[in-house]
Amino acid sequence: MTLLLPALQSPAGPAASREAVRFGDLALTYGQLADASAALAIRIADAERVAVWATPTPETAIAVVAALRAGVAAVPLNPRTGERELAHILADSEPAAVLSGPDEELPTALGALRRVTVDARALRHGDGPGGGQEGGRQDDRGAGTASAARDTGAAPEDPEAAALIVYTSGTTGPPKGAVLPRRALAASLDALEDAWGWTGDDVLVHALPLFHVHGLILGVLGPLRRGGSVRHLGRFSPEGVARELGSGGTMLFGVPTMYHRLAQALEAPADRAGRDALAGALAGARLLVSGSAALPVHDHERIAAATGQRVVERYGMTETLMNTGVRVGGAPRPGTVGPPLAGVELRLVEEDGSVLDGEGAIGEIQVRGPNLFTGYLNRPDATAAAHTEDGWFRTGDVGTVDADGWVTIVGRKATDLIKSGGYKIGAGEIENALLAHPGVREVAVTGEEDPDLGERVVAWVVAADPESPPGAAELADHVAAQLAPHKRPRTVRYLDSLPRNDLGKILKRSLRA
Ligand code: MCA
Ligand code: AMP
Repeated sequence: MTLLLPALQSPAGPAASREAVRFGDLALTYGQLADASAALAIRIADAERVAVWATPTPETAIAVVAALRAGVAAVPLNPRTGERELAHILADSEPAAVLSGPDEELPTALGALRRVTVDARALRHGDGPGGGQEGGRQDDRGAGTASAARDTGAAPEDPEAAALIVYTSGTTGPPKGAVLPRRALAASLDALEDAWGWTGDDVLVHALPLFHVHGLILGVLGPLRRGGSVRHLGRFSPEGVARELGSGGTMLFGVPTMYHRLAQALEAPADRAGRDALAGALAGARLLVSGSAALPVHDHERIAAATGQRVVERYGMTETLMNTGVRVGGAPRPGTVGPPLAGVELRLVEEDGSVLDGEGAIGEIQVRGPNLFTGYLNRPDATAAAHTEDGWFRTGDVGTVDADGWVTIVGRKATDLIKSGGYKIGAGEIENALLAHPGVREVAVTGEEDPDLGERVVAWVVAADPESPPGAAELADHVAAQLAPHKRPRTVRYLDSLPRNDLGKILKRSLRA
């Protein structure tokens, strides 16, 4: 396999001074990112896996690139992960160290790990590559120089070696670590290059979190693989999108919630100047891409009406990276996710396992290709269950394929998976967390349609003491502190008992009705 990030191998001349990443007022050139990551790669080279405290900062970019250069698997951590979930991820992935910016306050659960700090500001002030400090239990400062380190990435890259381990929710139990090999990253990013004409001249704008596939692999490693650049907004806002797309940004990546908020801003009656600036910036972009959940046709149409631009959708999954995508310049068909990307095989399968054919057929989408993960960390059972005997991955998504091969997603097999704001959330993990709250006797969690988030997490609670049930805010705080803020219930409904069938199983469908 060719190198994963060739533009960072040994950039020289104009290539070295080209901007690679920018977060707010902090930008790194290819030369700076190459030097900093090479120096850091040496310091972590002994590890099998490292955790990365994945804030939206240049330090996260340096840390992930360093791990890739060192051939060490990186486990990106959501910096807002709660205690219970963080403890699980650490016990499951056993990182040898945690990489973070110098000013981050890490939770005590990470205290036992060797801490390696990365300081992008030091680079800017000329303090030398990496600018890093060693903390925690061990100190291996001075383990090498940047110029020596630059060569580390030239070692032959094993395409099957784990590049990243990304935690993703299932319907029940704690999140599973999807092991993503270098081969999958390269295959998926190159398929997107092919579909979108993505080049080193592109400047990607986004505000996605860096602990998931969308924001990290597509949003940071994507531009770096092409030799282009990324500008991260830190936090999503229509103003930030307008500013960056209006000053050189060429592409925007976002989840449907973000496009919904852009559509709202484009129709905001109060702020005419802001509205016009946003419409102009979106109209001038080369490509607007939505993914991680379905973008409602209504929002597609509102954005097209205000800007003349069509948002293109692509369909992916943590375990498979990208499966399908609308090609640049293709005829717009809102509501579809386009044909399979280069190298991806896709089929529809009936409940009984028979393969469906022909227009109008609806079945589970199964995929095969170089874009797939290698399995769930420590979970051969779950890995086997996710695949058919002949090696196809069961996505759990239900869809149709038209005569041209374009895929439309119509639903999902599991009702216990919720997609909220583009995050996948398992009902079971929230139920388990809520059951651990002393005020909760019984609970069921469902997803309900939400115009902004797509789906909203709803908790149906039978209180331990019906006279003084725990408040909705208290339960939301509890879930946010144990799991993650995006998993907190946005609505809590109190019941005297949960509807159950004769076998005692909770009837979630009747709750939803
Ligand atoms: C509110 N907050 C709380 C609480 N209530 N924090 C703790 N406890 C509470 N009780 C805080 C939040 O932490 C946050 O703080 C702020 O209030 C608002 O948070 P929230 O309501 O969650 O934000 P939002 O407005 O709902 O966020 C919308 C969003 C976000 C920005 C669109 O959902 C998002 O970033 N989504 C991206 C998901 C994504 O990248 N998915 C890709 C998965 P503060 O404001 O300070 O942060 S990969 C994938 O799906 C596949 C591969 C694919 O196809 O892409
Ligand atoms: P995750 O496991 O968080 O990576 O989420 C993957 C899931 O997001 C897929 O299985 C789909 O259900 C959903 N998804 C991703 N992209 C799209 C899209 N463009 N349209 C509809 N659903 C999508």
